[in-house]
Amino acid sequence: MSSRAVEANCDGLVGPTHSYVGLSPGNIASQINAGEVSNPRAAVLEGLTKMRKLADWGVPQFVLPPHERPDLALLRAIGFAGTDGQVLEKAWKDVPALAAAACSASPMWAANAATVTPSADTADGRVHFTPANLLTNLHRSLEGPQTARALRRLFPDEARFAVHDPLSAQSHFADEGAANHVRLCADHGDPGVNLFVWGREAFEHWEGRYPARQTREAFEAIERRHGAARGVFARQGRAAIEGGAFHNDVVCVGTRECLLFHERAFEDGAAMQDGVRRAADGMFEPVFVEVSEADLPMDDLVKSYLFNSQLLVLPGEDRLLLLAPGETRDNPRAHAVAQGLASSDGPIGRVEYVDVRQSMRNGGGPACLRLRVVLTNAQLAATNPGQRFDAVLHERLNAWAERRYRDRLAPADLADPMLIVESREALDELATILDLGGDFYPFQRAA
Ligand code: SUG
Repeated sequence: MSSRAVEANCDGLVGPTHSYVGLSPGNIASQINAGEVSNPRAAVLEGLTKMRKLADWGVPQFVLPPHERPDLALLRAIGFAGTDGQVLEKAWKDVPALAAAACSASPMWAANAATVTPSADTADGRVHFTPANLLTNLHRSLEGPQTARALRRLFPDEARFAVHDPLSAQSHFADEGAANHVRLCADHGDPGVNLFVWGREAFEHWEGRYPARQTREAFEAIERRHGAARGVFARQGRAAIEGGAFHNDVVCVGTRECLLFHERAFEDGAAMQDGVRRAADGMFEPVFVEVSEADLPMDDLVKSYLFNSQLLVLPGEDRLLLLAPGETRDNPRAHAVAQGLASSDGPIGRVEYVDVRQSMRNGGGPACLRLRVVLTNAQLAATNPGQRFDAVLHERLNAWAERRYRDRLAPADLADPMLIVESREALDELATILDLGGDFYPFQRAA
């Protein structure tokens, strides 16, 4: 029986230090664009426009706040001392790679914020969250604790929501959150199948050219602590990781009964389909839509980010909407595949495009920017209303970004102590706008 539920999207708001510093090996866009000048204001506005689309389509949309950056606590912990400005300047002078990591705006990619299990799939009937420890990359490993705080603000009611701490920070439990998890079901409120996609095993000696960021054991731990039902485990294709698909959501997206994926996405695609079919037995018939390497070679896949689209169930529409990045439209092969999907009589009814180019240049498409959370009406009503996105909040955040964000940031500008002051002022105001309380950010707690 379906209890009524919706899939809410929680988008990470781009932070004031959004920049191109090349911090992520295996993420080709991040590597190629290293050293470029970014536009943090354009980045945050693009994200807001995307959120507005979903809100206008009737999808519940929430805002997850950026984290405080630069992360001066990291720099102090590794021995830099003095005023905040001195710490930043000295770190940039002595250890620029570490200073760059401390400045990253990477919490914007909310698909990596946490793994989520909706209440229809958990043993205790609560929605469970495990913030990702993201420990493969230094700049991302800083996110977990503040993400836990952010999720506890948005989902404060412990009778309905369980926000766990991140898994412990050993490489055995390397975890990148929902980017490697897909939930399939007949209808959002129905029991679902949880497809956990991992890149390596905890005790395996990994020799790939690029890191495998998710371990099987991390997802097994999450499955246990969430009391998650109907887990299916599948290995990421090694060729996908080698080709630049550092997360499964670069080669695969799914919702409801539909799983759209590339031929190279899984090490053993047939076993994955078998596992999902068996777990779904008696509940729904999964629909597998596979795109071949011949139709979309990995190179075009990574440039176009076709699979990093949002696959949406819209109110009043039977078939799914694929919200793809503008780069998919720009790439002739990917565009042909996308249009072909929509014109066939499969589960996808239409394709729309959205520009998130600032984020894309760091390897983050529309699907990277959001965390999906299936909520019943009662759970939806128990969220922090200050973070619920609508036209009014859109206007306020647009005005805030126009006033507070720079429109030009070269990597060298990250060493500017003024950026600390500007960022804190921006985040302080944001904490009021989103009703996060006066102790949300480290600088607020220190004051
Ligand atoms: O972890 N990029 C992010 C992109 C994350 C995309 N998320 C999903 N696929 N779900 C990453 O590689 C680049 C930052 C830089 O290079 O400055 C970065 O962290």
